[in-house]
Amino acid sequence: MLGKSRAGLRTLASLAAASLLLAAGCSSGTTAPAASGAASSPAATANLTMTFLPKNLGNAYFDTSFKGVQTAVAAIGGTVTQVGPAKGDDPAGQVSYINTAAQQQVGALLVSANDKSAICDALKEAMTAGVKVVTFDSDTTPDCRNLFVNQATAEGIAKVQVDMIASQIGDAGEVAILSASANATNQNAWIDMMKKEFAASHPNIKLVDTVYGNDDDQTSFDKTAALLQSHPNLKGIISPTTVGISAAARYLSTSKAKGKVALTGLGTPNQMRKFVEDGTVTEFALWNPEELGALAAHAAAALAKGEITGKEGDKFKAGDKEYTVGADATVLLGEPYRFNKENIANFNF
Ligand code: RAM
Repeated sequence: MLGKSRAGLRTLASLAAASLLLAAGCSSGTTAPAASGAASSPAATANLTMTFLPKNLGNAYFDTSFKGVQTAVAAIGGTVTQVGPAKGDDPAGQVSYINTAAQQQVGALLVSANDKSAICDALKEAMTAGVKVVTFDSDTTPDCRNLFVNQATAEGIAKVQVDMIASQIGDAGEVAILSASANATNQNAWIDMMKKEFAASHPNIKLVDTVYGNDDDQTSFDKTAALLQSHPNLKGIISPTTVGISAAARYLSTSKAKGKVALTGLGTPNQMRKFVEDGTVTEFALWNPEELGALAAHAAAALAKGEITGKEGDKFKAGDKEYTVGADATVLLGEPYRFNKENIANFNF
């Protein structure tokens, strides 16, 4: 099992170490570029100004990712600015920030795509203007970016959530999904895989509904209430979004469904801690968003310096760890990790 495996233990150590890094913190939105040395090599003249564009602002998950970006960019000697739409279902809002980044001729754009294709043309124009485009967390189609930094495989992220809900409801009964926005590339990929996993290995679990809280706290809260009303036999909810799962937990924690309807999915330990402690939630999963942001920034710098192009087998360093570009210009951070009452106190993100 993931949580008990060697890989799981390694992940635990690195997640905890990154939590300490986070506690040390990094306060400013931009960092000063290093003084230029010998300006002859492409690496020395590389444009290391970056724009960080999450799905939306005000999401703790992306705030933590940005901390990792800031720390990495400071170490690299670049600058980074965060921009983004207020709402979590606004790919058109993302497009306007992409256009601005292209006009500003930043060296690299780090983006979590809120739609697989709606932001593609803008990203292609940015690449034509010389901007290196790195998707992280949520991808576009491969032709619209130079590299995708993936937190874990879609299969792995789907399986951990299906395994958790199956064990929490005795592998039988009705379940529903509370997702982010309807077009989010990452959640949709995971939902497809979860459906396959249910069909292949859990014949007695029935997925009765999928609803969308748009990574908005209140919408997610209301959708949880509506799910419980329209499915009186519901045994469990999977929310593959940090915004969704924390809003659903808040709803369940004061409802009579607490302890009767299981809730799992992807959450941050800091947002979920009180719901694990009060018994609303038994176990959920995630990766470290700070490590994901740092890896995306290092990948962007390697592209901007011309050290890699994004072809399979390209290697680059993030801190003291080396990563290799895989198929479809994708770099993998690791595996999801499970959080429960035994270990949640060890994490601070
Ligand atoms: C939300 C966002 C993000 C996703 C996490 C799990 O914060 O939708 O894209 O990766 O949840």
